[in-house]
Amino acid sequence: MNRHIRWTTTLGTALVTLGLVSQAAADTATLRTVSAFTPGTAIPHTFEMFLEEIENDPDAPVEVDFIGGPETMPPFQIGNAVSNGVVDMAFVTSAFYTSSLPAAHALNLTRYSPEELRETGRFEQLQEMWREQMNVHYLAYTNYGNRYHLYLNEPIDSPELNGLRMRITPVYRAFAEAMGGEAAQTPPGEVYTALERGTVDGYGWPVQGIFDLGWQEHTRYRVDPGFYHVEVGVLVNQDAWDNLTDEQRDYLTEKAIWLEEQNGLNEEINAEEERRQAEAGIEVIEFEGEERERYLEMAYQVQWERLAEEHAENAERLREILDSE
Ligand code: 173
Repeated sequence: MNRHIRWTTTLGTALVTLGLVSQAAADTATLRTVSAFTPGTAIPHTFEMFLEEIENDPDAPVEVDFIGGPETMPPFQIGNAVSNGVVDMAFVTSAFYTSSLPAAHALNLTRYSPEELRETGRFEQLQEMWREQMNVHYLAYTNYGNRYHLYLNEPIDSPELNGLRMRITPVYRAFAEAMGGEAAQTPPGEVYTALERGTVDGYGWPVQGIFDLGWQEHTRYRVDPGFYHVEVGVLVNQDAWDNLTDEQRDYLTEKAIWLEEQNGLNEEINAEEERRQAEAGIEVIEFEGEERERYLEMAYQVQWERLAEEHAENAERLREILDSE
């Protein structure tokens, strides 16, 4: 049994003794959980609703022990921690664990919504791959419908970043480099300082969340359109998952589907974030018409190519799952 799951017998025993209930209360599993994103910010917004749902459910057969966000564990190490069972559950984006599962961030390039992935059996294929290669159960796909953008402090009038240094993660590296930019990888927690010191001229980030860490203070432009789909997953250590009862697994899966339904909120949230950015004086550099089409095509094409270079086998397998008819 995973040593981090504590099987706790609830108040039930006492109630049975008192004759208030006729059967022993079921054991509850506690899942020690970390998040790669700062609690209370935009990106983990629906995940925190999911945690609250479970916490407020008096009949929940599982408990979540939320340890904290990136202050408790560096975001690029969280994949490893959930693989190894150092934690039982993690809220983390695939771009942060490519060393555990190469090309995992192909998830951003999906042609299908999480709902469609589930309906067509593709979700199970992803789960199989994540289990085989990373020893985790891929429980839920959040942030679908949120989009990535480039933000700049220098104006551009075409999709070229020549001479510009961009803060990136594996999500944006291929695209930024294809446009002639120089790429510098940092976790989110280092973006503010990089902008303040001027060590980068821009950064990649979703449309949601730039106010959370104060980046609007050092952001002049957002480039439109947004590209890809943001993906942040809920991963459960496979041994922890296997040690749950059927009832506990079904419960979490049901809540995961509920969590994915909350992706429907993104359209409205995106519009509100765009409004706030405009209000904060962030100007939009927008590619339109054919240039827009070329920009988006290039985003997908260069990323699929990069993934194939990095790990041909995984890239091919993921392309079949996420991008085939
Ligand atoms: O920019 C990032 O740090 C990144 O890759 C990401 C991924 C998902 C949500 C937010 C940011």
